[in-house]
Amino acid sequence: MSTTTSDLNQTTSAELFRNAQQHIPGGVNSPVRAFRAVGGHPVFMQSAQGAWLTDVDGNRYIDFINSWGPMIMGHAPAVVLDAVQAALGNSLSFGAPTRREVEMAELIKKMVPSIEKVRLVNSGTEACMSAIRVARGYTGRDKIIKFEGCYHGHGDSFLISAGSGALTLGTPDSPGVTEGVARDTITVAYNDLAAVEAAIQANDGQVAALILEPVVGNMGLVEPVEGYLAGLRELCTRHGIVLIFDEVMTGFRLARGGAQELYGITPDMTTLGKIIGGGLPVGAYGGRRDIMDCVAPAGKVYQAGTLSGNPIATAAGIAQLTYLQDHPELYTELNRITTRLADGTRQIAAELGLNYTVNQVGSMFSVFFTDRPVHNLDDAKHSDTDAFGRYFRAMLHRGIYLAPAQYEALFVSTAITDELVDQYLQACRESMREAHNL
Ligand code: KE4
Repeated sequence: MSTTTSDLNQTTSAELFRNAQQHIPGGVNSPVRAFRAVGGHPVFMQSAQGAWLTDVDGNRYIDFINSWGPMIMGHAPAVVLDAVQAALGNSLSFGAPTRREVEMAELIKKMVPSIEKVRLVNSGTEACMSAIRVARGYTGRDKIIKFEGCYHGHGDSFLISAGSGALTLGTPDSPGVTEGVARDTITVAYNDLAAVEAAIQANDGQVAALILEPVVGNMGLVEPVEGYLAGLRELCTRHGIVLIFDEVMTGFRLARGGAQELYGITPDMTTLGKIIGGGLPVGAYGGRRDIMDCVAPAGKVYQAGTLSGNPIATAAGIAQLTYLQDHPELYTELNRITTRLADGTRQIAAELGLNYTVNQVGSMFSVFFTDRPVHNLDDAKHSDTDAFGRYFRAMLHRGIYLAPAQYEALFVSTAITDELVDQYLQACRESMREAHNL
């Protein structure tokens, strides 16, 4: 069912959004949901099943966000719902250790062998904040290196844009983040090993950790150039810097063991989220035993959480992770379907003379509205975000739910069939034409 713009303004979503803005900052509980980058108002969802979302007006959409990654098996997979239903009867939370938390830790270690000890938290942000605190406690050093275009949640240390020069310290990216915090975050361009080496030299002996998305989803999909991850691993080893792979997006998605399995690089620490909770709030950080044994109460680095290891969330997470662990063949099919989506999008853009860049790794992809290759944030920023907004809205009206921002990745689920790929490609062709008046 497609709706015109005027219809949209009379929809329940429009009414709900007007009301929501009276009570919730920007009307949403996470900024990207507000559609600010693509225009129009957000669509309020009512339900979801498999590949399909249904909004409060009964419009249906094929979902290519899947809750920003968690729903890798599509919405409401029986194996997860059954596990949650079974757990509900035993109450919702204890604030005491449970058997399931041990099972979850053992399963995570089995799937991600670089993790020798792991702590569960409630979000990817919490995982990343905690990981850098532990790295600072372990090394006794203050500074961290992060990369332009990589996002690690809303912790103060991460909301830092690059300083004026590659070697200068960061500046706050958000009000409320202090200069003091910014002083300890160095931000350099992604995919530039020399820039990292220079930053380390300029801050010799002061860098506790280097944190990155091993495959970036948060500037749109950008993959590491040949040798980049290995180069970072060598630099961190040489300088005693804790290498942290933020696999909140890529973990359990790009392979059962995430990007570190796909590229064969072993980080010192890993942060996880999204898929790990099966749709419920779970994050995790873990890594080398000698580092993780610094975490209270084993060590002195404090981190805590009322609902960490929650019995319902771990039931959902264990069910989803166990299914992924037991069905490695689903990654082959997921990658085949995603390759059809990415290659088809690239071909349509080329046929229309747009030659847009489509980056794909595994079951993540992005179309950048630029014809230049995209290897870092500067490249990505050459995209025509207005045209992207017109394309997004055209796809939405055709029942295709994409990420409402150019600088985001799409996440494919096992519920996307060849038939749904064909529907996506048909809508893509029409929407590319509409967005460019072709
Ligand atoms: P959460 O705190 O949102 O669970 O995780 C933060 C985070 C950490 N690391 C990476 C690589 C991430 O992608 C994220 C969160 N991703 C965004 C999508 N760009 C979540 C969507 C949102 O912010 O609403």
